[in-house]
Amino acid sequence: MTTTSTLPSDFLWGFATASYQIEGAVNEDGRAPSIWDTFCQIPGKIADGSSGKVACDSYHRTADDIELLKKCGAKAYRFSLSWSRIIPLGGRNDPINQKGLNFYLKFVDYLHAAGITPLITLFHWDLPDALHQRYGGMLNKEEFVADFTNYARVVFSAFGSRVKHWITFNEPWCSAVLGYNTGVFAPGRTSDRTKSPEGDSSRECWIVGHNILVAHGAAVKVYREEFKGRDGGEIGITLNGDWAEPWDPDNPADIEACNRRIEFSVSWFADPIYHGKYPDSMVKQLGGRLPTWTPEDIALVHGSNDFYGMNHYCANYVKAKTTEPDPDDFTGNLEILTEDKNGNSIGPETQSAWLRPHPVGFRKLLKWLSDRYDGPKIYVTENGTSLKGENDLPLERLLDDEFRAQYFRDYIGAMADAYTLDGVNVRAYMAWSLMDNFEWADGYGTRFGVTYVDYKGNQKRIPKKSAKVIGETFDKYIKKE
Ligand code: PNW
Repeated sequence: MTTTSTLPSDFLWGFATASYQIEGAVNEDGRAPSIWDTFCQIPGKIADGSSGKVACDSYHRTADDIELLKKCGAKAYRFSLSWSRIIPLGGRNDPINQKGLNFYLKFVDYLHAAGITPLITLFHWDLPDALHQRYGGMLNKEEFVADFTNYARVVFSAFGSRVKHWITFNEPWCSAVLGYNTGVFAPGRTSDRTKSPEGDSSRECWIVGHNILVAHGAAVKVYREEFKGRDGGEIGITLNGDWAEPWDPDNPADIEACNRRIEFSVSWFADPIYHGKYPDSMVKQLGGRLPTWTPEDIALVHGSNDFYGMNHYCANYVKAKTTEPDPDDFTGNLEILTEDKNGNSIGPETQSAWLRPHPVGFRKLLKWLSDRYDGPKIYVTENGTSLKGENDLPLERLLDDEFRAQYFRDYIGAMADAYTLDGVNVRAYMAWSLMDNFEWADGYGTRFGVTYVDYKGNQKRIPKKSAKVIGETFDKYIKKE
């Protein structure tokens, strides 16, 4: 199948990273702490007790990272800005840190000089800690929206036409659910009192999700009204979503639950943006705990994507629950499983408990999105895998990451099928990640890079096999003009 499929000649591909996962230099040149700096200090929150204090040291290794991108043949690079480097205390009346801004401005110049297109994410989870302390961060709609909009304006105005692709938020589902329901990500709020003294899992995640949507919409309005005409760029949000297959394909309840699972993760955000309302399944289950839209807020959100940013990693089996939904449930009242009714696994195990590769699910989700949202332009902003036991391998074997290479061949092939055979308007693809980095609560033991980073050896970068395979794979699919 995949051999006949192609991708268009202007298809943009490259690699992705995020500020807190790679930069290090957390106290340098005026940067102030983010909620992740604070969260990492709490014993027990990060698997190996680590933090992003040094990470890949990218703040000091611009030249290395550009060299690496060139070596991998990247046409594009998606990275995120650390808000607390640019406005250390975060707020609209707080000072701007020119040194922090200059670091990114220079970086973008180097990318252009290397012929690499920058895609910038404004927010990849590292909220300035001062805003969390000051007013509860993303729980406070008025303050958060005003401060995010100010930050976005500062950034748009500084970069001007040098950046044409803007992503407001990365994976709001993770910020809301993992940060305010399960509490496994910063700021770690949850109803589980063994994990956090504060938090209400049944309510806060829905409030945070809502506030992120409004902040996204407000920033898009600023871009469109004040910058787009002059700078000619485009802007959207990046949502995470995995594919779902029924645990029992003969049970209509499981089939329905698959759709609900995607609605609770993807449509929670995408329906307000494309359809101007929350999905019925969520309204039905959550009732008054799901915030309602004021006319002003939904006017900001509805129609606010120039492109759909899609992060995608895997698939799961889904089994409908037959009991009343728990107030803390965020899934749509169902079980998310790795094996079906007959004990078949959805895909091979990786180092990440939640990730089992299932490439055909990528094609199916692309089609699902395209159908539900009327064929939006899709940019895949992340796709990749960890590899079971990779961290324990001797270097020579670690560099020969055939499992990851095959993952990329299969997933890129599935995407080419979606484009060619299903008519999905997918136009860009960024592999996660350019290099091994700080994998949040999993610390450094879980590697996602196509490049090995030697954390004990001066953060030296050595490309793995998969780094080369991605370029070869795109070369095969992309039509020559
Ligand atoms: C994404 N889950 O996160 C992020 O955007 C990256 O920063 C991260 O490194 C990458 O995927 C790999 O994990 C996710 O638990 C983290 O389902 C966790 C989940 C999904 C996405």
